[in-house]
Amino acid sequence: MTNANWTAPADTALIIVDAQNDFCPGGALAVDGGDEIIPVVNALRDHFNLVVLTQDKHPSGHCSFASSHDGKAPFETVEMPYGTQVLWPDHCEDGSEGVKFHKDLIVQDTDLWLEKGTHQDIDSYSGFYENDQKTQPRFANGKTLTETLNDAGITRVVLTGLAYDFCVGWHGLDAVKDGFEVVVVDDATRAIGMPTEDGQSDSKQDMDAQLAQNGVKVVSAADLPQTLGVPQP
Ligand code: VGL
Ligand code: ZN
Repeated sequence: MTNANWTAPADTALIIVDAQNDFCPGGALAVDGGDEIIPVVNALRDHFNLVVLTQDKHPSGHCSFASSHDGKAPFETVEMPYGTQVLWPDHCEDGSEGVKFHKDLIVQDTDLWLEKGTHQDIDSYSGFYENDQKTQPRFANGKTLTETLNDAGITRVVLTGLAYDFCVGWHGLDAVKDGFEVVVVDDATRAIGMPTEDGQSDSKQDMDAQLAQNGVKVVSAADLPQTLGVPQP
């Protein structure tokens, strides 16, 4: 049993990645069980002083949309100047219902809200670095996510949201690169699970391996307080 009143250490922030309609059942890029994470995320957020929300937000005709590439279908790939890009159904278009956070997600005024994927020619799975691994999404005040977390004294991030094998996982890998300790809450995320080109594995298994190689812990919400070193009753 864990203490319901636990508080995460002040150096640890919660990041809620892309908890948006288009990644939930009925959405344009629905992740199986995507909506089931919402109550888990809502229950976690009260334990943290700092909560960051990311929002995948694309202009119409975005480069990550299969519909923007002649003869291409969703889930195929294309070579972009910055490398291989998976193509997706049109999703999270600015101004659409799909781009909005799930209606049951608790959002507070103090949450830090970061839009990503807003550049026409670069996709951005992560809020740290866009898919060219150079350009960085910015908060309205012009700061990057890394700068913002550093300024707040954050050294560790807890990742939740959608989808595990793309946006959540890329946040994890980038956070490690920028010096943060990273924990992913497995019942607060769900995977797309795309078969890989060699047919030997899928994107979920690949991300499991990459995160493990980078020292990222994946734990249940029930085990999170102990993982964060919160004294147990
Ligand atoms: C995502 C694909 C395209 C995600 C966003 O949030 O995981 N995946 N855009
Ligand atoms: Zn997207």
